[in-house]
Amino acid sequence: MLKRLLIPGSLAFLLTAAPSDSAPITIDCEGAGTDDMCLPGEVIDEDGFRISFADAERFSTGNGFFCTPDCADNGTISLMSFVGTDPGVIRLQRIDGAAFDLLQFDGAESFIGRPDLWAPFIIVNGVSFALDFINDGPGGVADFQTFLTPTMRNVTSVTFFGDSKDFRLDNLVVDTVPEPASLLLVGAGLAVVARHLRRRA
Ligand SMILES: [Ca+2]
Ligand SMILES: [Ca+2]
Ligand SMILES: [Ca+2]
Repeated sequence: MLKRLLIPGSLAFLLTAAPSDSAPITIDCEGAGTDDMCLPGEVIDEDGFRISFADAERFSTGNGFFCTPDCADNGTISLMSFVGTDPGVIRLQRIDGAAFDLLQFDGAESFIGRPDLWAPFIIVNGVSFALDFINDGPGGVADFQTFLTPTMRNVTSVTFFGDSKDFRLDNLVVDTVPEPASLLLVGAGLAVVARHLRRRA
C-alpha cells in the first residue's frame, strides 16, 4: 500500500520539480500585443517569466500609437518604460519565484529626436550599461545594443532602471537555475522509480 502511494507521488514530484528546460530562453515579447499599454498591476507573462512594474507608471509594447514620433525599433515587439512621476523601474521574475540567470538583454533609447528623454544607461540590479545614443527609429541604423550580464546569476529578481529616463528592452535571455535541494530530491525520486521498475521486470 505504501509503495503504491510512493510511486505516483515520486512521479508527480519529478514532473513538478525537475528543471523544465536547461537551455537558455529568450523572452522576446512577441506574445505581447503590438501596442499594449500596461498600467500598474498589469504584467506580461512569457515562458514562465513575468515582467511587471517595480515602480513604473506604465510600459508599452510595439511601436505604434504610444510612440509618437517613432521610437527605437528592432523590427519586432519590444518593451518601453515610460517615466512619469515615478522612476520607471521594470522587474523580471520567474512566475514560481525561483532563481534564474540573466545572460544578456537588448536595450535601446526611446522616442527618436528626443535625446533629452533617453536614459544614458540602463541600470540592471545596480550595474550600469551605457546606451550609445544611436537611435533613428524603424529601419536605418541598429538602435538596440546587446549587453552581456555575467554577474546576474542565481537571482530571483532583476530590475531595469533608466535613471529616471525612458528606455526600451527586448530579448531578455534567461536560464533557469535548478536548486541543489530539488536536484537531490529528483535523484531520490528517480532511484525509487528505478527500483520499482526493476521489481516489476
Ligand atoms: Ca521582440
Ligand atoms: Ca533604427
Ligand atoms: Ca541605441
